[in-house]
Amino acid sequence: MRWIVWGSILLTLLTPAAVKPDHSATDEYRSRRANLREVIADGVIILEGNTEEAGDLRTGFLQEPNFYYLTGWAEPGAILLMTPGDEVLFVPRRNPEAEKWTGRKASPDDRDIRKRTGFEKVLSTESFESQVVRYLEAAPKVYLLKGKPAAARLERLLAMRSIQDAAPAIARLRMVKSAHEQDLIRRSIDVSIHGHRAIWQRAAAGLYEYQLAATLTSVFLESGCAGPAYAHIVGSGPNATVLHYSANSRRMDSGDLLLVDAGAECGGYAADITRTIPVNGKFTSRQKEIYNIVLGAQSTAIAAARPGMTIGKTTANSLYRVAYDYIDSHGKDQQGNTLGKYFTHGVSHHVGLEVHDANDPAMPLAPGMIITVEPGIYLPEENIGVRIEDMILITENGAKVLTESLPKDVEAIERFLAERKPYAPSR
Ligand SMILES: [Mn+2]
Repeated sequence: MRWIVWGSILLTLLTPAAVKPDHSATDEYRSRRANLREVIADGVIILEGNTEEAGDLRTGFLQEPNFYYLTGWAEPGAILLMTPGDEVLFVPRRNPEAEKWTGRKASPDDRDIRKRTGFEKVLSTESFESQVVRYLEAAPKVYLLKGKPAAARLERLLAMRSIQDAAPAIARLRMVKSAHEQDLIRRSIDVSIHGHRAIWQRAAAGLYEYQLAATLTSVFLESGCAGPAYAHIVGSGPNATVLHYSANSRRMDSGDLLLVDAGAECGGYAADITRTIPVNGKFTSRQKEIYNIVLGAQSTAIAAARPGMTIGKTTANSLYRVAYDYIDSHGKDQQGNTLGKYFTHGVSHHVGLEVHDANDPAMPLAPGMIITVEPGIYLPEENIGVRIEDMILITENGAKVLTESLPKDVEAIERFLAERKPYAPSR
């Protein structure tokens, strides 16, 4: 019962209006655009937001993340045009037929449109083509998001022009999170940790993996978040050894390890956290041995994280290498071989608007970047899969673990599981 009371207090504390797009940061969006215009100073930048598509039925409308990063504008069909000295947002005129399906939208004619968008110039998308021609007179190059569906139409419209990809320059900006972004990510982390704790309360032999997935979704939505930032991975027993297992259909047994990789998306920003716990509350000695090797690899990699390090599998000064070397020099498989070959994925990725966030792999870690550190060992022949994933903020001379309030020592996990009360749904 105690948890239920705590749960509802926590949910109340964690429930500002986070589903709505964030218009409070107009100045920040403006300064992001100014930064990009400074970096790309030799051309016209054109970024198209996503349009409403039939595929939205499954997810609802999702804005293109680079476009959102620069505008904060979450409505469909808009286009951003920037030159070194100017910026225009093109917004579609209202469409009464479409509004019957997906609701009222802004219009370029709205009296408060400049205030709402944070742009001095807001024009109708109908005038986009004629305006582009005018802007191109002064600039030789055009920067687009190459490979996006809208780019093909633009490339035809802009034939004869030198067309460059805008994505790498935007990625380099997106890699360093502002204080405001860090706050949004911390909130996604708080909700995600609450979700992990809620399923630790509940995990037991006889329960199905999807029941724990349901608890995660419930906590995320109850907290005012958009939902999971990616498909919940709730893998027990043999499923813990499948990296992106998401069927979540198995009945858990006593003696299984349970690997849960789940994070909420709140205010547009993702969290990404993995923990591995014993379903019956106690690790076996072999499970504990493998678990502690993964934990040791993770601690060593986190201790090595600082500006100048990298996260690639083959880059110099790589956290991957630190984690791999630890795993490959501790413990053995059943045939007596070292364990490095069972660490079958990368150790880190950036997290932000996207759970695998935009990045330039050539750019080393720098203060303000937020990455995961997530080594794992997967031994299908022993039904043992362990991954431990935390999110860290790179600081001036090291890293801060943002997800540290979720226990990960063997003793702390076993204590939590021993002290929990029988789970009862709160409504
Ligand atoms: Mn991850």
